Amino acid sequence: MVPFGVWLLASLGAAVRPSSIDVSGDHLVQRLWPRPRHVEPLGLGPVAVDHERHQFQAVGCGSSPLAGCHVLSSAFKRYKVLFFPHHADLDSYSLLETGSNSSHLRARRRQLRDVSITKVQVEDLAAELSLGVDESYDLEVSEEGVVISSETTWGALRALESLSQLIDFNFTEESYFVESPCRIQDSPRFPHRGLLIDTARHFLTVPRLKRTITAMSFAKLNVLHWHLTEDESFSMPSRSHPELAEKGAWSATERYTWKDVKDVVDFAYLRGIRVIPEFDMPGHVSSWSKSHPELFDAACLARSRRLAFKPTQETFDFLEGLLREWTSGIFRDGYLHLGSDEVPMECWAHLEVTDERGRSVRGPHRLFSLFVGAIFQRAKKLNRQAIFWDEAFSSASLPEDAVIQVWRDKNLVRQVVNAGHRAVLSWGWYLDHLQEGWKGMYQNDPTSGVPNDQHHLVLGGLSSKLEGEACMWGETVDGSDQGNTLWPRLAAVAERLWSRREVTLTAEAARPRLETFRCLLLQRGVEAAPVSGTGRSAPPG
Ligand code: CP6
Repeated sequence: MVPFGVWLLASLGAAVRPSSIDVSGDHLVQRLWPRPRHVEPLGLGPVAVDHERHQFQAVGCGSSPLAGCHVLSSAFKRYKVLFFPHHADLDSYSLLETGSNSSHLRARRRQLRDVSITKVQVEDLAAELSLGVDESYDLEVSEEGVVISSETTWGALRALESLSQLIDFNFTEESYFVESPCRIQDSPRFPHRGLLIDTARHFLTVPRLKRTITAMSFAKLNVLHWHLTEDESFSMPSRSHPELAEKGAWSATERYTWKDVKDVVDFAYLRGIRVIPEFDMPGHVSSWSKSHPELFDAACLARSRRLAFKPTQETFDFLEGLLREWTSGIFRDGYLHLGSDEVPMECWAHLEVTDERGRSVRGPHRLFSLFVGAIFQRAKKLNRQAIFWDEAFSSASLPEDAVIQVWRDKNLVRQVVNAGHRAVLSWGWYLDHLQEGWKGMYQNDPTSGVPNDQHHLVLGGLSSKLEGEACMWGETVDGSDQGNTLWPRLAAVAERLWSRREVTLTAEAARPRLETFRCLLLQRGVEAAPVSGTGRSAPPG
């Protein structure tokens, strides 16, 4: 009898290079960032992917296409270029469609031999992009073609990204291939994997924002936290109050139009990225005073360098009107970030206001509590959940469904979660701090502030209550150096938030893969600093 191994080699013929057989899947994992939950090789490779005949197919996207079909067909156009980067000028594909019965697909496949097909089978094409939407996927690469199955469109996008990272190029034959047939089963560890961008300290253009969003999708990040308003500038448009940006922007051109902001949100949506706008308040609002001094206490305006809104019903009514305009017209996500960091309490030292029940309130801490509680309720009226910086947790009492973003002290994660809130970890992930390296960021685990024996105490498990966001504050970084300040360190955070803790034990083990991912970013036109050069010392001055 012929030994099994010899039979296998003989039957697969010349394609087999016995010395490179790797049944662990390490050769595939090497190419993937962030690391998937499960990778299993299904035999020996390579598998050719024919760029001239390759077609995408979205099952169920026929005559009455659901919301997800538009997202998928737009993704197919992008991923065609990412699959076949050396043939970016290929004619556009037609998007093949079959019903649930795929017999005519099989017939077509038989008829056109070696047409390579990427078939995308989404269970629920109507599932909206929102916190906690199912992003899991199953990806199978074989001689028959590629099959992606996922619960939602958003999972299919993550699968297309993984597939694009698996496809390799043979320069001698000018052909594309995947190293071996395989099956990948993957899902994210945390449901909110974000990046904060600050367009108020330095204005960032729409093309710049789009480049950043595109690069985020390569790392499977799914939230853009857009810090839009600040002491320094106000660039957000309002139809009811155009004077805010007219007076508050850095200059006549460093402002967004209504269409600009919509464009960014739609662009992100097509890549499975939610946009959560932050309108920082009641501090960090000096730029609002140029057009609306009535929102401030006169003594605060006269004496204080940094301003805070006066927590009166008139102020809340004004803010609710603006938030209504912005949420109904542009920002469709269920969450709004309403700041509450670094409030200059001295502004309120001598202030006394009347709350909604007609009671007199004074004292900075009571006034802060009043502000945060009132703006939380106003957001609720607009059908939005609010996220606040951790000062709101420490100094005010908030309902459990307020989300707290932790930045001052990692120990707050435990306290916030114990009090029943969701926590977004940002402590340890300040990308504008140039001296901080990728390894520290990689090892900053959101659960490490909570002792192991307490994880089960959190309803639904600890990971379901935790989220993470890297922060790119803009005081010292602008559009000119944003790329190489974000990358590759943001990738380290992205893997921490996507991959199981068990598969990402040490930064050293991750390094070669991070090097590979950085090369991928460069190939795709994303400025990314050398891996060994991050955690570089701060520039002089
Ligand atoms: N801007 C605003 C910032 C910071 C915060 N709010 C900040 C300052 C120092 C560190 C991290 C963040 N630049 N509006 C605090 C959330 Cl270390």
